[in-house]
Amino acid sequence: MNDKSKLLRQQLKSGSIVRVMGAHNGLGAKLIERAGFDAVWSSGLEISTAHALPDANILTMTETFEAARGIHEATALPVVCDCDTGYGNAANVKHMVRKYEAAGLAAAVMEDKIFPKVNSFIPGRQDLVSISEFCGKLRAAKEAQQTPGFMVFARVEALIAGLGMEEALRRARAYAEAGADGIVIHSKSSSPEEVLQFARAWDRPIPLVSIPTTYFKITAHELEKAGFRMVIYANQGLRASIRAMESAFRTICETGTTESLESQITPMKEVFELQGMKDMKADEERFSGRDPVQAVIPAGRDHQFQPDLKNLLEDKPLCMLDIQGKTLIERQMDALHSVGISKIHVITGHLREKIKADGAQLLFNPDYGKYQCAQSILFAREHLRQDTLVLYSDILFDRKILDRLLQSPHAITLVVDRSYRSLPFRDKTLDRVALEPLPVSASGRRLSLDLFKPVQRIGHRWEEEAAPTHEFVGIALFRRKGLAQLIEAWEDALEKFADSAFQEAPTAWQADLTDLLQYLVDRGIPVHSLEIDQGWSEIHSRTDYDRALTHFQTSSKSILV
Ligand code: SPV
Ligand code: MG
Repeated sequence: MNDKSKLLRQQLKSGSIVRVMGAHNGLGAKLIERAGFDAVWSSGLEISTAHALPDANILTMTETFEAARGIHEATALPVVCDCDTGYGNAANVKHMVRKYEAAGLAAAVMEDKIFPKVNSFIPGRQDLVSISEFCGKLRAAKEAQQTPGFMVFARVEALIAGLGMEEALRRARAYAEAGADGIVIHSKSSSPEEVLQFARAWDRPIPLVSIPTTYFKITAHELEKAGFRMVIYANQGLRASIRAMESAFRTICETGTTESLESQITPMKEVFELQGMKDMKADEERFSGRDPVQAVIPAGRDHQFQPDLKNLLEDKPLCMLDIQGKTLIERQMDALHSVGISKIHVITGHLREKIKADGAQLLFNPDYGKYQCAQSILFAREHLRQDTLVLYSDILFDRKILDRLLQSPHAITLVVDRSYRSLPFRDKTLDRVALEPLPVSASGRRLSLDLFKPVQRIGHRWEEEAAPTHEFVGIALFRRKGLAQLIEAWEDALEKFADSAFQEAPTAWQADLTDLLQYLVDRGIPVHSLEIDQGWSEIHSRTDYDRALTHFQTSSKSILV
């Protein structure tokens, strides 16, 4: 039995009515699943309309089947397929059932109209085949299926064709006798009375299905009480999207801009989510042949900020600052997820009970108040056994930076901003960097472009004559080798400088990451850089915070960071 037909059979046996929503592609199926429906209806009307063609067997069985398969592949829900009349006689039906069943679709619904059919709500020809002919097609369908689970529903069109209740019941009973697994009783009445009357008279054990397109006032609960086991909302998704698209298109055409729409339409970020971009990125990382990369976010420190920002941080650490509906750490984690980094350690300390970072592992550093960043990162040393991206908890950044950083082949790579040189202020607390100039060849030209220049010096304190050229932004990638070098340098520094000045820190214990990095450089261990030109911001003041709020004001901008 295929898994989806098994699931559908279980749903039909449960106490509640099975709620099925119509789709014509995988996207529709995804949205249906997210909304909480039990199953998807692969609708002939929707599929035809999506091709801008009449729902009248203009599309072939193969085209309709491919659409159903696309729907099925995009969702974990069972797919109930609109198979029109079975696309011909019993021989066509057998071929059809084999294809649908083999593809993993849960059920086929076949109607008793003459091929080629026309949509049930179109006046004019709605003629039915004879009961015996349709029973033959049902028997062919049941005989063709390879596993016992696949379901074949018979759709009774007698009420649509104006043949009356008696004929509808006669047909439904005959179809049940021929092996149908369920009966769809279709009606074009604006009142549910017809189908309710049918349900009252229904006296066979197989489930009844309603498609309340025209008698839309009835609720699923009322249908359930009347004895229906499944309700199919066949085309409302299509109709909602036509209305929404038409209105958006008109606005853009009339105004010449999309601006007024941006807050109403789905942000690109959500579009990527629906595509499954996150999983794809994670797969790329997993199967790249490289070590998977994890992240460490040191978020334990109680930053000494200016009072204008401090007021906002009385009851929460900086990483929990809300920026247009998402916390700083949520935005960082989104960025990490977008490049396939899903294993994230957050080192906590100050107000640790306030930190919420779903999916991350929180590590409490009890010494957070005594020491600085180096101790905080190395507190996670037990976990530093695979390539690790270290990310300061106080920054926002363009996620493209991560894409580029992950390309680095070097053991240690720091992201450095060259716009430092044109900064209007010279804050002494900035982590400043000087890069080694690349040697110029005798001819004055070199063909290779080295994206990752070596770091010559890093720190806060600079002699007057020395000129830092860049700023360390607080993002660093340590490959395994780089981590081993970092840990070794930390142990060495603690041994030698536990009680004496270490680089710019009073002791090794109080070292910043920059001190440790400079210690590595001093020992001849290469530390490389990825040069960027802006594209990030720390959040240290109210001005920084306001800038971030403005950036994320319109959701469309949030695709960037
Ligand atoms: C479909 O969705 O294609 C159907 C249901 O067959 S209805 O259009 O309501 O007849
Ligand atoms: Mg149909």
